[in-house]
Amino acid sequence: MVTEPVLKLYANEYDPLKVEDNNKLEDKHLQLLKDIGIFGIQVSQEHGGMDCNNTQYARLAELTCGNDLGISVFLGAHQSIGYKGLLLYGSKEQKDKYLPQLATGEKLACFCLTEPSAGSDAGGIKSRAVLSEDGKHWILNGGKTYISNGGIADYFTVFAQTAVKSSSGEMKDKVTAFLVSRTTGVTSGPKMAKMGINASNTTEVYFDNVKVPVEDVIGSVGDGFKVAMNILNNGRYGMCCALSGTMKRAIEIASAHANNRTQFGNKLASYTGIQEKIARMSMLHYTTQSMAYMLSGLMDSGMKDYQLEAAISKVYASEAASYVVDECLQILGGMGYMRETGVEKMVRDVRIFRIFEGTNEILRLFVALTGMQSAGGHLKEIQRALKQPVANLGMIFNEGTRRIRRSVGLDAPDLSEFVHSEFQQEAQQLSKNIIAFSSAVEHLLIKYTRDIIHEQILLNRLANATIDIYTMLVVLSRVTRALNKNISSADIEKNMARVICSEANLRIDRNLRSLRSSDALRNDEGYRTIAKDVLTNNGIVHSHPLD
Ligand code: MYA
Repeated sequence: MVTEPVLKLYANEYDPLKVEDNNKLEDKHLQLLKDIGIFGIQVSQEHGGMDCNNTQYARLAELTCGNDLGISVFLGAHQSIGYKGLLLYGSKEQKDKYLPQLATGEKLACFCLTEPSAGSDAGGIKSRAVLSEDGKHWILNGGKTYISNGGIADYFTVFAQTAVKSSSGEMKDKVTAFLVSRTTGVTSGPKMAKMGINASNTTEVYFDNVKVPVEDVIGSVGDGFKVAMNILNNGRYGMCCALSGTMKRAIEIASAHANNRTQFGNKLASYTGIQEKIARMSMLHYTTQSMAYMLSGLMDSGMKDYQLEAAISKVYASEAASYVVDECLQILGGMGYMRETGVEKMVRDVRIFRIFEGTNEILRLFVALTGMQSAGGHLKEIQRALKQPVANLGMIFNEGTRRIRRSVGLDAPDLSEFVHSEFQQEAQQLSKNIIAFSSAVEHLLIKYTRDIIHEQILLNRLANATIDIYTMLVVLSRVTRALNKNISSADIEKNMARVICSEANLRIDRNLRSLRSSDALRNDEGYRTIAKDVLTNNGIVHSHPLD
């Protein structure tokens, strides 16, 4: 019912470049989005929304945002993160009071976490709320920056430090989440000039003795960090869907150009160098789209523990989209660099997706370290058991046996029943990769123990191996479905899945090997020394060739 009208948005004289020049949507397009109900995709019907599940949201985000990522940020800042706290943690009273106006787009929301001195280090925010003497209000002071929709929002989901009594009785600072109305005296700075996503409004936001009623705390006092993280976890797949839409558009533009442009007497499309680019772009899109729908499907199935999948999907999608739009521009050559094709705008718009909603650097560390936590716990048990060998012989024996079985590849998870018969070899390869991965994690934990948290170069490689294992998994899952259902593109998907898995497999092998390779470790030491020299000098140290 709603995909059709969404598609009309772009058929209806929508010009992304004009929107960028005007720094906002035209009224008729804004009205069309409101009429469709796009501002309240996941709000219940009782509160005036569309009541869509995550998979339906994914589909709408892919369609709505593909042609203009500026819109995606405007809509996403409102509902992917802006009022998501109300959906996830809001009380019935809060939902009844605020959601109806937010679902129609009559009022807009935004998410205020980042501060001038706290970006990736979200727990280090300085904004503070103090309970008023009569206990009826929180008095909020502080400033936030880079806030999408900051200058146009009516409601702000704000995170601030509050003094909370710990179990030992002392007062400690803990983050609390608040829903704050602009009418309480919130102010915002001018619209910040940006590289891209100019249909979205980004500003600083200030809270100067703003009075927030105690009933507008989202979740519980002191639980704000978890609230923030879970909003972000829950919102991240939206980016993956929006970027899947953008990549699709870029591939259409690049293919049309390659089919039409003649150089050296032949169409660009006939050259194998161009064919490799188009194939790679298409495989990256296939994987991104598979991740988006795997994640939304998992969330719809009731899975609660999806933060790793969300982080991986965000990292993968933002890097894949950067590559795809950049290659699209390259295929168009000089024409791609000109504004009128709209491709240079895509390149500028996509760039921020590797930075916001958690930088890819911080999310890679998050993926590697979170994955290690349970392995670390397991190893601790073994170390404890080794101290009391008699009492825990069974455990040590089991562990020893597990290692021997693993070293000969007998302990691999058997994926054969889940994967189509044509992809059994890839399934076996994936099983072996999972075993190699767990052995690499074990090696790192034994070698570095807790200090592994400082080994960011190694953690990045481990994260890259994790991302590639997940890539194989989602692609094998999707192609299995395509083959089992004999869907029309099954053969095309088969070709793509074959190459995607083969390439992922090579990268996994390289990344895991480099965790133990003396050459790689020596190079890592080299990177650190080179960087130290340059950083000490605040710039390059090597002399000029003419010196
Ligand atoms: S919004 C701003 C985005 N900002 C960030 O993403 C901040 C990034 N920083 C962090 O995520 C955290 O500070 C990190 C942890 C991860 C660095 N899920 O000691 P800790 C738990 C669940 O590690 P820290 C924007 O950009 C952890 O287990 N739990 O903490 C706008 C521990 O728990 P416990 C988590 O070192 C974009 C505790 O927290 C998670 O301080 C607009 C403390 O952990 C997690 N993820 O830092 C975009 N992380 O105590 C719009 C940690 O129990 C896009 N924990 O052990 C729209 C797209 C399209 C939409 C379409 C619409 C239609």
